[in-house]
Amino acid sequence: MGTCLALRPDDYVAGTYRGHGHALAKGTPPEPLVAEMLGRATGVCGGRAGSMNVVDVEHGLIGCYGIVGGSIAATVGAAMSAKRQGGVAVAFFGDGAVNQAYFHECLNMAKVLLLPAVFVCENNFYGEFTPMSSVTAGGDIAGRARAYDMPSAVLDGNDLWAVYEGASEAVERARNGGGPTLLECQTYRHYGHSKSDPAPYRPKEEVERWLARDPLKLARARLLEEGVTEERIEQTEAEVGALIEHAVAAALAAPYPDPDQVAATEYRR
Ligand SMILES: Cc1ncc(C[n+]2csc(CCOP(=O)(O)OP(=O)(O)O)c2C)c(N)n1
Ligand SMILES: [Mg+2]
Repeated sequence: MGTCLALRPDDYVAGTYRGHGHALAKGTPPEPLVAEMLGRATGVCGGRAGSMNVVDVEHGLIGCYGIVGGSIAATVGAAMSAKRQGGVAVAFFGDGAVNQAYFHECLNMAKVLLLPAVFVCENNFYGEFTPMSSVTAGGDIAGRARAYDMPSAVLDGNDLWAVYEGASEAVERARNGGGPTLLECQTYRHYGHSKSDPAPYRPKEEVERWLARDPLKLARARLLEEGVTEERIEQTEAEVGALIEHAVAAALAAPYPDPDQVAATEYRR
C-alpha cells in the first residue's frame, strides 16, 4: 500500500502469489478480484487466472506470479516500455527470490539500461519453512544493490509512512531518469506459509514481537496521533468491511466460466 500510494494509475506493478493486496493497492476493485479468487466468470481475468496469477492491465497490474521472482523479470520488461512513456514499473517479491539468477540479471540490466524500475523486496525472513539467514549469503539484501551501483534502502515494512516515503523517493528518481532502486521492506508473516502450515519452526518470542507490530495497529496509532478520530477510523473500517462482504456475496452468486467458450480463455483489453 505504501509503495502504490507513490504511483500514478498508469504506472506498472507486478506482484507475487500473495498478490491480492498488491492488486487492491494498485486499484483493482474488490468485486472482480474476489470473483477471480473464486474462479468466477465475473473475475478480473474471467475466472481463468485464479487466486495466484491475477492480471489487471487496466489498473497497471501486469501480473501476479506463482513462480518465485517472476515479477522481477516481468517488471524489467514493463520498465523498458514505461521508459518511453514517462512511467515507472515496480516489482514486489520475497526474500526467497533474491538468490535466484534472474534477480541479479534483472538488476544488472535495469541499471545498465537506466530503467525506471523499483525493486521492492518484502523481506519476511522466511521462504516457506526456511529462514532467510540460512540460505542468503551475507544476509544483507539491500546491500546487494551496491554491486550494481544502484541506490537502496532498508525500510520498516510494517510502517505505512516509512514505506510511502522510501518508495516516493525511489519512484521520483526512476521517473526523472535516475534509474532503478532496490528497497528492502522488512516485515513478517502473521501466519504460516499457507493455510496448511502451522509454522512450528518460528520461535514464539519472534512471532510475538512481530505481531505486536501489526501494520494495521501501527497505522491506527499514527492516525490517532495525527488527530484522526476513533469514530472516523471505525466508520472507514465498517465501510471497507461492507465492501468486502458485498464483493464476496457477489462472487459466490456469480457463475463459473463456460469451459466450451474458447473466447473466455483469451485476454482482451
Ligand atoms: C521458481 C520457484 N521455486 C520454488 C517455488 C515454490 N515456492 C513457492 S513459495 C516459496 C517461498 C518463497 O519465499 P519468499 O520469496 O520469501 O516469499 P514469501 O512466501 O515469504 O512471501 C517457494 C520456494 C516456486 N513457486 N517457484
Ligand atoms: Mg519470505
